[in-house]
Amino acid sequence: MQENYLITVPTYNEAENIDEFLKAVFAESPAEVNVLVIDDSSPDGTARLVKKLMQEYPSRLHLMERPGKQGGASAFLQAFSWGLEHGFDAMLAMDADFSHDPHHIPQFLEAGKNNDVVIGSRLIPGGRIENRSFFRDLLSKCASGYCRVLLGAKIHDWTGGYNLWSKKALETIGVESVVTRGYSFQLEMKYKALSRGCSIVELPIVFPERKHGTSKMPPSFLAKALADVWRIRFMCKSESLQQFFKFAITGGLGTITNLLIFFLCADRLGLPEIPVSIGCFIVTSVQNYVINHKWSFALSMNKTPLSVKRWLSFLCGSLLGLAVNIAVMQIIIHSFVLPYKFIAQATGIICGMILNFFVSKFVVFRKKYVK
Ligand SMILES: Nc1nc2c(ncn2[C@@H]2O[C@H](COP(=O)(O)OP(=O)(O)O)[C@@H](O)[C@H]2O)c(=O)[nH]1
Ligand SMILES: [Mg+2]
Repeated sequence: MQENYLITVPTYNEAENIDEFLKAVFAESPAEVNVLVIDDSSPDGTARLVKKLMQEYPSRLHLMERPGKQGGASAFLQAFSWGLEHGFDAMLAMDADFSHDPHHIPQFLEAGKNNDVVIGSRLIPGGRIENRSFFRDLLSKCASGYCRVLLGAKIHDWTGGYNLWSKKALETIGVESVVTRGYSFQLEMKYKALSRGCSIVELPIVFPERKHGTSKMPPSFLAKALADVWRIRFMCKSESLQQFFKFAITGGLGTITNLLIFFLCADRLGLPEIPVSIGCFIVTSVQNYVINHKWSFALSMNKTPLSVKRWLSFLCGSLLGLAVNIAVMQIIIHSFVLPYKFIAQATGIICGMILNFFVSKFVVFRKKYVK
């Protein structure tokens, strides 16, 4: 249950909008919601207007002033860090130009109670873009289609910026580790949240073009974002590869532990092999679970505590891996003439381990599991 919300609003030359916009935001928000404006010393005096309004909402409206124009993405990231430091449970990112309609705020807060990320979507039934030229509309639809093909079809609106991020999602993504800027930063945040197992829901929004003033995003930013899609994809894919290597090392350590205990109990103490072997399997499984939780899948586990329930599901995954291992080994032994049977066993181990890795990544250590 999330209660402590922060609405983050970056501004650069929004004097024509900011007063009316903030009043509309407060009118739509429950009393406990705070707002942080991040202004980059707008020459049109946006910050001055915000300061004036702070007298009307003394403990709820905050202003962060930065010395020069540093871009909207960097403003959002700094606002998220500020929100995490100040103990907020979730942050709703909004532009100040009324293209992010404050009427949707209650819907975002409601959806945020059960989800790590709520994406304001213009591209699902009920959502739409208003007053946008045919060309710009077509361009953003094509861009989203391209992102859906390359980053995943689960999210329809990849480029939109009206989104709610829970503390859990922001910690999973790692605000300080977001490297792209411009529109790409939306893609990177969403892709990281998605690939690290955050629960995501899309909320249909009506998106009118800005009320006053002009866009500060040149069209070249969109082109840059489309090129960045590859970089973002690769960044997260290499993460999976790293996870796989850590998972394999953990498995190797587990095997050493297994053999050591087996040697001590069966060879030195003379205990019967079958119960010793089962005991070794259970001890190794606990060791593997703890190392995978704290190391291989630390990114998606974040601060989630170790749990018996999760260990049991990990154990089931290991048994499934073992079954595949035996099946593959048997099939190979019965289908080919091999100089050594261990070749079949080695192939079986690899197949079992790959299956076990996917079960671990997408079931056992998936963040959603604890919800
Ligand atoms: N703090 C800060 N805010 C910015 C900057 N550039 C744009 N913004 C704000 O970010 C939001 C979105 O910018 P906008 O120009 O409307 O981009 P568009 O909606 O993609 O065309 C608006 O609230 C802008 O005032 C910047 O350099 N610094
Ligand atoms: Mg805008």
